[in-house]
Amino acid sequence: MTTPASTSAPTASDDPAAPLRIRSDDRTARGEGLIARWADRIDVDDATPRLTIGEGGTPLVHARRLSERLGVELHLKLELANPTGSFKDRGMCVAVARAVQAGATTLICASTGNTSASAAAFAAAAGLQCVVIVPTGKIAAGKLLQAQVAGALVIQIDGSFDDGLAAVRELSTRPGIALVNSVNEYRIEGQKTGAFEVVEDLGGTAPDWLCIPVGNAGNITAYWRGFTELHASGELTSLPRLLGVQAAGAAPLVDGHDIERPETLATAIRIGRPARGDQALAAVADSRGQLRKRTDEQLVEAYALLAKDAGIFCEPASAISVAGLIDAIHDGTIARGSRVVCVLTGHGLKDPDTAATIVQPTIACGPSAAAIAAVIDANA
Ligand code: AN7
Repeated sequence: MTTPASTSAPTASDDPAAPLRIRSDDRTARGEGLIARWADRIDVDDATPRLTIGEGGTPLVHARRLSERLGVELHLKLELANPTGSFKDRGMCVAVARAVQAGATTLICASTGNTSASAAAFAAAAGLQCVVIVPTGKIAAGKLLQAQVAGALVIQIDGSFDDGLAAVRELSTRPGIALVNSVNEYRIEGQKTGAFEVVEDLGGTAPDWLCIPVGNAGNITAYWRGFTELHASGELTSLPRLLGVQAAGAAPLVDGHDIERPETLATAIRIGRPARGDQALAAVADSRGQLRKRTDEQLVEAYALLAKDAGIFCEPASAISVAGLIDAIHDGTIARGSRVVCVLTGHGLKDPDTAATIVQPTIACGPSAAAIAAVIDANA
């Protein structure tokens, strides 16, 4: 595929006043932001502000040890490397830019945490008010703080994410308010750029499988839109199969019905009535893919494996993509040697309480080299 950065960002050779670019096709387009980079492929126009906090351009890392262990060629799409630590920044960037363009003064969203952190950050950058609705006690500590430090009005409700989403849908009819949950089409437009980057980084091809956590089902919908657009334009000759993975206690799409009281330690995907459930089901079917569910125990295993075998500390919800992959390899759905991308949607530091449950205790010791050496030897 061509790199739109070359049209939106003139190189030193064709514009002497342009900033130096070591590579004219620089894949990260540092600092320019997602809208500037992909303006010709997402739903924005010339009047849309090029709002950015540095989103997008995340690494695709070939996890060699984990690939060997699992018997596939595994690449990790590090969406946790976005500025607020989750993939939400891609879609939020476009949704908030469009809200500014439409004259909104306030953003509103319901959230299991990451959407609120991202909305609050973009509201701060754009100079807007932000109201976030989160379920009491069911949001990771870091995410709550992120919304608070950015100056959002944080309202904790005695109810689920699904209840919160129903409420903000009603509230968004008030003048000046923009709803920035993934029911907002611009969110999907921004998030589909994750698929564009995967294809770029795999040299213009798709992986055999893309494994992705599913909560409200916006991201899987967005990735499928990204891949199918490249396929329709002839830039991509084959499409990936999608493996969408839900938590066992919050698996409405796998179980085939809404879940009234979803439960999982992966609070990010503790969602019982996914807003884009039908689109996710269609995407999975069109891709000849699958939806699976994994237990909290299985996702924590994958979470620890990613940290200890790949050096990647993601949040529990993200690791469920790898838990699903492991299961699909075991039952032969994903063949050995397949090229697989797992989307790691959020950063591990957001949820220190869960991380604390999988680590060894620290060791107390005196400050001398001899004392420290004794501890090292005892633990060798
Ligand atoms: C780390 O922040 O729904 O299927 O309100 O935070 O597009 O919902 C977060 C979802 C995966 C699921 N991984 O994505 C919210 C919220 C992480 C997430 C998902 C979420 P969707």
